[in-house]
Amino acid sequence: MATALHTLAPLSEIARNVVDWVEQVRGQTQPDRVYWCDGSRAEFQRLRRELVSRGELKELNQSTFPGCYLSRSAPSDVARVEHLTYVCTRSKEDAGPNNNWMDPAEAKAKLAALFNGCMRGRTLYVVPYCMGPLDSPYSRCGVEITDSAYVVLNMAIMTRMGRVALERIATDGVFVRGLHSTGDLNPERRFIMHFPEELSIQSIGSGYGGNALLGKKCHALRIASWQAREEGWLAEHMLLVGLQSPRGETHYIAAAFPSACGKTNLSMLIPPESMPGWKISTIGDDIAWLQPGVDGRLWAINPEAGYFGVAPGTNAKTNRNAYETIRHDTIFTNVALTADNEPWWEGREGHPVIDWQGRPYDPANGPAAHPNARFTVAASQNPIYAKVAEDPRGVPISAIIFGGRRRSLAPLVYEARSWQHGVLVGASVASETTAAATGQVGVVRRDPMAMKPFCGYNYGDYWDHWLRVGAALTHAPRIFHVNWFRQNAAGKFLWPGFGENLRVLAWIIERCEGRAGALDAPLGYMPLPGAIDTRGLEASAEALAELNAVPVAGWREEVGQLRQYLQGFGTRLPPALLSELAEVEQRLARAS
Ligand code: OXD
Ligand code: MN
Repeated sequence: MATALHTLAPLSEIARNVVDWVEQVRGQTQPDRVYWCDGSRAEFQRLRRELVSRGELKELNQSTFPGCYLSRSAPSDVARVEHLTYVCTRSKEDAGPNNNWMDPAEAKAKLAALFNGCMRGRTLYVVPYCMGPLDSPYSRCGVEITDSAYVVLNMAIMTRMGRVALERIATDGVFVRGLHSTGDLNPERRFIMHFPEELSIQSIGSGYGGNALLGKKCHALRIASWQAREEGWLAEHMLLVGLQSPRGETHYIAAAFPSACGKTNLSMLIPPESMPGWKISTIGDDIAWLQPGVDGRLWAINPEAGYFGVAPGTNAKTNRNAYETIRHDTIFTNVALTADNEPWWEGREGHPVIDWQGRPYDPANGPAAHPNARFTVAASQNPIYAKVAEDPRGVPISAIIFGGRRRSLAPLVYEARSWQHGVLVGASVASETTAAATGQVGVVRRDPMAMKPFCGYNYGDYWDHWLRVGAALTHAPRIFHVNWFRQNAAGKFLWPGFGENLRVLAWIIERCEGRAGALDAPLGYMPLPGAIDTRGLEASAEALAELNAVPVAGWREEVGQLRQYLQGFGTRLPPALLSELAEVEQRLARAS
């Protein structure tokens, strides 16, 4: 018999529709208990203790990493599973060739067979959450039902969770319904299904972040992108960073990069010593919701309250802010351990003795930490967390940056000629795949706007929506493309990246302020020679020239491939993108 551990009466008064849905799911999944999360600190600590006592969470060295714990997932459940992720719209065309599609009735029948009775012997947790500041008109709420206490702890860090969210739901009336169960963790019985037309998600068979923390990719990107189109805004896979120049002006930049391409690092950037006077603050590291404001500018909020970041590679040199952020009160997932019971990953000082699967470390078994090992931590722990991240109005955006991981072709930076051209620039993003999703790593694939795994509807309609949003802005952000990952023939990175990226951001800001000229080049506007400050940078003049090179033959081929890709969206493709592409092609032809 299910029992509610909290008194349901006051809750039912404020959110009857949530209670009804919970009852329906309880009937289907047959849990032993139902627990309504209130989001309190005491609840968090109690659940954490329970997980430790069941051996599902391991306490780390509490003198050096106070409040830090380790979770080890099933070895076959370590990343997002794009091949098992579906968008189930009534019409297949609405999901588009960019998504796996299943008819909603068929999907629900498949899911019902898996969810029926799946919580027997378990607790059903009701997790009301708000994406974005509780008092922001741009925020949206959801309720995740899950049988995983690990998910509850992560949602408590990543969202505004508990009674406060339920109160907002009672006012909003609308909420996204996310049903999650770890099921039997068998990849054969794993599905992450989205029903954007009814604002619902069903996920079974995985406990991994992007598949199981439904507020993040499933809600804040796939479902929200659909909601955003209906309501006239944008839900994007973008970091948000504030940059105050030595002149004292602050600009907010939104930047889209595919998973594990350095969004967290860029959002927490530390200026190089040769650039004193710059102040950086983080608004968000992964997701931005962008709304046209009444002033004709684009305003953004970070819907999340925490970071679910990639641990490997994080150290005091690459990202000191992240490193300090995760020194306490952090949940680590799939990292290795040192002899002192500290978390360890490739790129951190010290030595691993136990690998991410709990085995004595043996290099023959591969990396000690899983390449997609993660940390979950509250954004408020970041030493440079921006106060404005809590501002219900959000921040006004000066520039949007797109980028991918490209070892060749894409130059360090170029600027789109207009918003419309910028939409093409975003649509042209391609990147080498990373360990954030299962599958081959290092293969270049098209990842428009870094949203390939996250756009909840047909890309053709999505680009059309982008064009409409831009047309409604009187002060649209400028749009740029960057590539930090270009290599020379010997495979050496040409650009140092990390804090040095500020040199490029400084040029971007000068462009936004109308203070920097540019070269009118085939791809767009490029920095004039010497415009990017390279003082104190250990990079040869040849390396810098190679970084900015636009090999015309290679680009003509790239443009041909891009046209073919875009045409795959048929009648849903906005013709404006093809005319922008034709323009780039003509410019390349003239340049050759
Ligand atoms: C993430 C991802 O976890 O993009 O942010 O995979
Ligand atoms: Mn991401």
